[in-house]
Amino acid sequence: MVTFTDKDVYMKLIRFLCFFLVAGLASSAFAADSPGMATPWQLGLQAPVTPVMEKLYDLHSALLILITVITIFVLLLLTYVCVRFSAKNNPVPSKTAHNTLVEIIWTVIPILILVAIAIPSLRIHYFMDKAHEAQMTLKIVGYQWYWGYEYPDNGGISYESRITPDPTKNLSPEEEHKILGNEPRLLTVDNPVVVPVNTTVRVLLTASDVIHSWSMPAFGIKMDAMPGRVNETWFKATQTGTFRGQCSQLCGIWHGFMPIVVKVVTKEEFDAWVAEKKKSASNDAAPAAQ
Ligand SMILES: [Cu+2]
Repeated sequence: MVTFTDKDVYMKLIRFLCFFLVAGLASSAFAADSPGMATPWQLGLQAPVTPVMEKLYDLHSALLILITVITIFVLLLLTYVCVRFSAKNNPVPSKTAHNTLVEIIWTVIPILILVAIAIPSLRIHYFMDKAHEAQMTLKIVGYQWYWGYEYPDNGGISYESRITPDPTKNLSPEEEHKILGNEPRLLTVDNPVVVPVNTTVRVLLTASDVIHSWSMPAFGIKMDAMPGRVNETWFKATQTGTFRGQCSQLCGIWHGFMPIVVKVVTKEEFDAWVAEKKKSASNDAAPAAQ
């Protein structure tokens, strides 16, 4: 018969906690090559590509270490109490009701820990709030169930961005695969957002029907788009590439089918894209002008 001694159980618990600590820290170390979307067996957050997400990432990593240390400390304390003061080991219990010094310590230390968390947390909160010297503006409008994008500083380009392939067509997995190729399912759109790299982009968000949320994990953005008001945030992508997110506010039956794709390109590529979009917009407008 297998019997577990107290020591075996404690060792197992400690190994279990160590696994989480190492896995968490390892995920911080390996996150640098994240491909702009969630990956199978990913641990931790996606790799940051904006200054805001870098700060969020560092705070997250610091908090992970802090909570692990606190959890292990509390676990060891409880374990000690359970063993040391059990009926067997401590048959005549002490009649102590309180200890002022201990009570002050266990009140003041948690307060100091919370203040130490609150200070960097609030600093990031204000850092991510507004772009102080934005180089361009991107207006985002949430619709049931797609996104509209406008570039007021780039000739007023505006377009809609919808999931591909169309989920209402009930395509078979093979047909979907033919359309998608190597693009990921439920994270691919017809017209992605295109922005230049290393450019501070002011983001203005609103919605036309219900509350949506424009969420881009690699940018550290999750901002509600609300009918009747304009929310503001910003990002400055420091790497080129394709980054993917999803609507993150339950907005109706096709909520899961309004993904977000942002292509961060070089400034030259962006200028070429703007010129192309303007040309196609003026071609579309030409018949109406006749
Ligand atoms: Cu939505």
